[in-house]
Amino acid sequence: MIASPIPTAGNPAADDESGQAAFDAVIAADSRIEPRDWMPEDYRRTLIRQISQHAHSEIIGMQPEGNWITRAPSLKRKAILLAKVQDEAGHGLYLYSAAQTLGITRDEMTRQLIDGKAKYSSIFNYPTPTWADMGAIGWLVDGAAICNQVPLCRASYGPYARAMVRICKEESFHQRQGFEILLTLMQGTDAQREMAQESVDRWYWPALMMFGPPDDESPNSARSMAWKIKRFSNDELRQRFVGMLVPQAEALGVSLPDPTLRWNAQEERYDMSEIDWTEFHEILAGRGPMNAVRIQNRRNAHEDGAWVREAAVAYARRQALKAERQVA
Ligand code: FAQ
Repeated sequence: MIASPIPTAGNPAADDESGQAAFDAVIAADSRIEPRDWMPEDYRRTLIRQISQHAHSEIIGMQPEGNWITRAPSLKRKAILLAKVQDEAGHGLYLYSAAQTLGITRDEMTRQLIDGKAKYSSIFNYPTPTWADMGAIGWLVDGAAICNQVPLCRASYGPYARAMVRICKEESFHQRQGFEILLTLMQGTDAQREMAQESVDRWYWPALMMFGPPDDESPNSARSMAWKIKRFSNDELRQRFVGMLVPQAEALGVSLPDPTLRWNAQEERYDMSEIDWTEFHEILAGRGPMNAVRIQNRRNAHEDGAWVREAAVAYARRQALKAERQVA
């Protein structure tokens, strides 16, 4: 047998010393840790934290756009929006499955969310009063998600990285459909152009907050980067995102609501105004404009769906019995 050139962390029952050495070798070789491999307890906990928060974000993230499915301006727009929101449900499911490989159950994660104990992305606590918000969410929110998530396709934990590959492909389509909604509005009447600009003005700063606190206030970054879960810091990705937005905003004909935004050639970065971190912290503390509504809706959906879960369990039981009888 030819020995594999790729190191693996191997036996989950390894003692801590040999397990740690094997784990370190996998990380150093830029290879992947898999569910049955030995891993440090903090690495497992960090992944459960990040992946479950990410899954919750996708599930809660269905609500702001779900609000417009019945009011989309045409059948075509309605079909596209419906498909997008369904994609988000799918992303939540891949991510919950990836988190489950680390030893937490779906029930536990759901319980943490509906009890209001779990975090999910700050961005989903803002309302969507206009149709242009569907464009701004696709362009800015999915755009930020792509910037943040493409590097996660190379995360050191196999199931997470593999889930991200498919998610990113779908997010790219989402981003383009948002851009196209805004472009259509910008090519329309004055009132439509105003609606698009007003929406971009509302979503720009919250989208920048999606990347998390500034690097010097990000307690998890250093370790997550050493473990190659995160590949870039929060501020690095925020800069990359702004760099992506500037030419796209020009193409759309919208302005970005930051009068100080300028390319600094000397430092090779964008100078920008200070983000309102008080607003970010208020939202994380549960005091954003839509926090209570989002959680209440999720709780109601969970309760209303109890019969579906019961039926699925009963069906699985019946199928298992049938299979047993066939073997006997
Ligand atoms: N919102 O030390 P860091 C999407 C928390 S999916 C709320 O920097 P880390 C698709 C953070 O959890 C959007 N909380 O943390 C879509 C930590 O709290 P903890 C979700 C935030 O983990 C589009 C504390 O602050 N994407 O949009 C936020 O190293 C359209 C300190 O922060 C992901 O989850 C925030 N914005 O870096 C769906 C991507 N930022 O846990 C529908 C994966 C930070 O210690 C419609 N996650 N916090 O109590 C990540 O890349 C990272 O977890 C970061 C945060 C970058 C979000």
